[in-house]
Amino acid sequence: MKEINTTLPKYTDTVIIGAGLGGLAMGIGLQKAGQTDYIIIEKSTEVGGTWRDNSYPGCACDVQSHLYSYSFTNKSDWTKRYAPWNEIQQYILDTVSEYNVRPNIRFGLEVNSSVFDEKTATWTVGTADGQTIRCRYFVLATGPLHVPQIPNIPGLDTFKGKVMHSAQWDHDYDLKGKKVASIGTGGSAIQYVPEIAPDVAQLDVYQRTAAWVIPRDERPYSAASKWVFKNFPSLRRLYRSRLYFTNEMRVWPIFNPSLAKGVEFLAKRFINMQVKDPDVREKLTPDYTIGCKRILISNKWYKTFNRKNVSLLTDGIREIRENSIVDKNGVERECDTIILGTGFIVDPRGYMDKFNLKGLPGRDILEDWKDGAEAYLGNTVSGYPNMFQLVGPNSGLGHNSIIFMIEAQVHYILEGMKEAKKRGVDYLNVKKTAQDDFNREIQERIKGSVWTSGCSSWYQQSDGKNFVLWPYSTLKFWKRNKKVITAHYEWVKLDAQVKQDIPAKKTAKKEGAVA
Ligand code: N01
Repeated sequence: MKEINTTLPKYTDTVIIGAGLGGLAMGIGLQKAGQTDYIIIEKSTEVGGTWRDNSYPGCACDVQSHLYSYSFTNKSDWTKRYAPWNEIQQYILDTVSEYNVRPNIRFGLEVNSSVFDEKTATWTVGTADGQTIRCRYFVLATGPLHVPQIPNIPGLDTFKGKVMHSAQWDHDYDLKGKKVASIGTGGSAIQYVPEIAPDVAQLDVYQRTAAWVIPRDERPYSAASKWVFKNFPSLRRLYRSRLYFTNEMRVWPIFNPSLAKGVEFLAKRFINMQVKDPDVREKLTPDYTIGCKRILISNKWYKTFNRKNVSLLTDGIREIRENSIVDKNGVERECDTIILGTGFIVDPRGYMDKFNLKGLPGRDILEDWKDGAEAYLGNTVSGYPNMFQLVGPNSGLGHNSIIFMIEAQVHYILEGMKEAKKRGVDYLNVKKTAQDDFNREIQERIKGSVWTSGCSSWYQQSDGKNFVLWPYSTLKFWKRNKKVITAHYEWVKLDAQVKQDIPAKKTAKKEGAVA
């Protein structure tokens, strides 16, 4: 078994939570800026986040791999346009080795508290096993799609067969010949359903809301293409830029629902061409404007419903019994396996509900976010000095590579740290007025977009407010993250006497690092 380091040093300059694509980008960014004194705390025993957890059959990224990768790496040999999960995970592992990040990671530790001490301007981060580490900067890089949402369906806990969530796939469990019920028709289900359908005896797909699914421009890269990408890096970069701008064009229909109608027309033709049975076709056709929920891509999803052993069930689930599911019309269907493609708890008030996060005196994140999670540029939260977030509120995306956003945020965070150093201050704290103005602007912009056209999606909290998405082009996000507007922050210098309380710095690598 691979040796992992689970011991935290007493102090480090920056603590990052999460060793997924975000946390690793932050660590590498710090290293590149000459700051090696950081620790990444990871709850699992390996890096990778989403791409470590999601390994279900057919799991692949729906953003092209030459774009869904860090700008500072130069992988030229992606096998296909949309790499499968294991190729992405290998890429992450290779990047970790290339930048030698592993010595700075502590594995198997779940962070359950982080409390700011105003007197010393330090955070004390605590883990479930009782360890603590103090730090100056604290970066939340947990990502919003990591805690599986288990649906609250009566009787689920009484089911005698196998139950698994798409993000917790049991590869030792053989689906061959099984009667399977799959719940949910989001990004994960549309990938695994077509893959398992040929193996199982019967597949009942329970759909609550139909998803818009458009064709996937899938193809493998030839040896010649890989050779060109390897030997002419500027052509690879040009190709990456082309992918970026092609995806970016998808932002227009978001703010022009009339344009979305044109895309919808083509998507309906796709359904009509792929699905033979007119009843099934109708059930698979969404009744909301395309783009309101995330648009999915697959060449296999619709065709799967032409199979004799696959049924699309849209009457809703009343209850689950020991060996069956009963729909809302009272029809009972036997099954021995239930797969939950029911998504994740995306609202940080849900996935951070046991996280004790306290900022300046009297500030508690769950209290501050009681009406909804808000931040400034998705990066900083007023009252939580020297705390940063990656893919925080309203910095998520549905149309382009999230790694682009992450890299913009990492740059911003490093700029903030640089500015604090230049000013000789101990902490920066975004002003509440700047945060409020920002959120007003964002919510105003979201009005009239396709996201508010009448569907319900995981982009929204229960009262309908969209707390997930960045409502402009990603280029605009990049521009706004280029420089810290210093007037939007308080820059606070501590009394020198108190500062002496800060422990002497020790570099992460010296503290029990695993080579
Ligand atoms: O989850 P989802 P996902 N009873 O939330 C249904 C990313 N991703 O894991 O629409 C019955 O999208 C729910 O129904 P409804 C991507 O960003 C990326 O599939 O709420 N049904 C829905 O159909 C994606 O958006 C890649 O009515 C219930 C489904 O379950 C995100 O991950 C690949 C239910 C959940 O869909 C999440 O995708 C895969 C209930 N009680 C995923 N509760 C890439 O390639 C929920 N549902 C990058």
